[in-house]
Amino acid sequence: MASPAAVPQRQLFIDGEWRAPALGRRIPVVNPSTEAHIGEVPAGTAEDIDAAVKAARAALKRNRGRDWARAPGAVRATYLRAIAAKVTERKPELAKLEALDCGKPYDEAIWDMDDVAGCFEFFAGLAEDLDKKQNSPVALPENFKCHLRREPIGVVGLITPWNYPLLMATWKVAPVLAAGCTAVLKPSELASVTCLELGDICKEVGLPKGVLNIVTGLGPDAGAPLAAHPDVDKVSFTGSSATGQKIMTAAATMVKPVSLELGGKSPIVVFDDVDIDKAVEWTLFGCFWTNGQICSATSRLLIHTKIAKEFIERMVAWAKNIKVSDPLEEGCRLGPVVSEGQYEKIKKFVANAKSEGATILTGGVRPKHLEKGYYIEPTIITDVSTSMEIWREEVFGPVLCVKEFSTEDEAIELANDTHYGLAGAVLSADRERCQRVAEEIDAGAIWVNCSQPCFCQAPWGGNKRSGFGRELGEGGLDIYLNVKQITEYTSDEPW
Ligand code: TXE
Repeated sequence: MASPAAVPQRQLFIDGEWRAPALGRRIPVVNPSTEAHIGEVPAGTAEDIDAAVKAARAALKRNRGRDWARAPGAVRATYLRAIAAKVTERKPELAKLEALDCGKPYDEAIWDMDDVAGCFEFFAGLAEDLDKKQNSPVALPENFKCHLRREPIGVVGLITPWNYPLLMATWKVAPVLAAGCTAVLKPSELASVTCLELGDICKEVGLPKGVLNIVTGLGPDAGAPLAAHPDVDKVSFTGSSATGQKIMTAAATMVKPVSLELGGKSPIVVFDDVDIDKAVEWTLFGCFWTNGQICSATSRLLIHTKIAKEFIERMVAWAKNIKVSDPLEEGCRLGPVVSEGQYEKIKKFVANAKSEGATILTGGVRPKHLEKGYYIEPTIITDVSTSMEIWREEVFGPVLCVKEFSTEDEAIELANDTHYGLAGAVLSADRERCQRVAEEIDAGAIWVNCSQPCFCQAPWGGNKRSGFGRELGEGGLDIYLNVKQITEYTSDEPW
């Protein structure tokens, strides 16, 4: 490495200690806004995963105290709250690392860190509530007494993506720890830096060793052995549908439960009674936030034909004014996409759309003022047909495609014309209509008169090929718990 690393140089976090990867390999960390090599993260492999799973298993149920699974939820909550406090204390530093590692605008990375801390706090509360729910009685016929125990599912494998590196890891780590499970986290090789810092925070707050282990590495080398490990009791994954299928296949051979949060191609339906400026702002935010790399991006705009011309004109003008810059520059609204691979993939999507007959109204190219970095201008595409790739496939970049509709029924049909079902949005002054459309769209989350706000208090997950299982919300804990009934025969008489 030519210059000193701009990101902390860490090892794998296993059994509460920093350990060099078994094969001694490392993965370069590339700053997507400069293309510069700014550090390295360890490249873990099957041997490291095995060590991490062993540490997680040992931490789950120790014989001599310090037992994570059997500790009261209130005790686990103190660790979660301590982690939340450290994240808040280190917020500017963590947000800067996130911006350097994945290209996210600094201001957005700050929001992420607030959400990380909030999520640990929220699940700390649920860990305390869990104590109150233990031993809840079930009414049975005479001579029988029954009560329920909610027990941690065991060792959980967590495989996470790069678009919200620390936040997506937190959506899994916080409920897993609150439930009394232990975990091995495998972050994305494209952005692992802040997840390793979470290891440092766990050390600082004295989280018992082995409760959370972090093994960075490539998907096939570290993710696949984690998903297939016979001593992992559950796998929770967020990422592409293709990798989700592989994980489900590996888990199926051992009848291991999985939660999958996969991609999306979500619609935003805009009716003709909206305030156009406000609707334009939500539409662009809903697609271009996080540089367009959001699983729930509302990347298919359905616009009522009556206002389409004016709406599109204002939207294009607005998109041209979005500040595209280094994510650390003040006022940045769109940074680079995460990697050269994603950059090339997005450009190919745009080129294919053009060759299939669509019109690129704006964007699709690197901004002229930026010579380096994986930047793509905000892109708006019209003349799209429902058979085109750009309409059907997840781009995962700042690319919005537009279609017009004339009736509510037509809008609903177009909105549901996808094999994904993660999210959707409807914008209209008529709240009853919004409610009707929200009920008809087949997706796990619908926004009314907004797009993207997401809160850890409400459940999150998709329908159809966007996956299954719901993270967050009160039920976000249940996906890491097994319910056990304990039934007693209380009579001395034979049954
Ligand atoms: O995803 P992968 P990639 C979509 C988005 C994007 C595309 C590709 O469309 O363009 O996926 O991104 C690990 N066994 N989303 O290639 O491969 C990998 O190391 C076990 C949507 O980054 O799914 C990483 O930790 N694990 C999405 C994680 O899977 C494996 C967010 C996600 O990477 C593995 C990210 C294997 N065989 C991408 N191969 C969303 N839903 O938010 C890879 N991994």
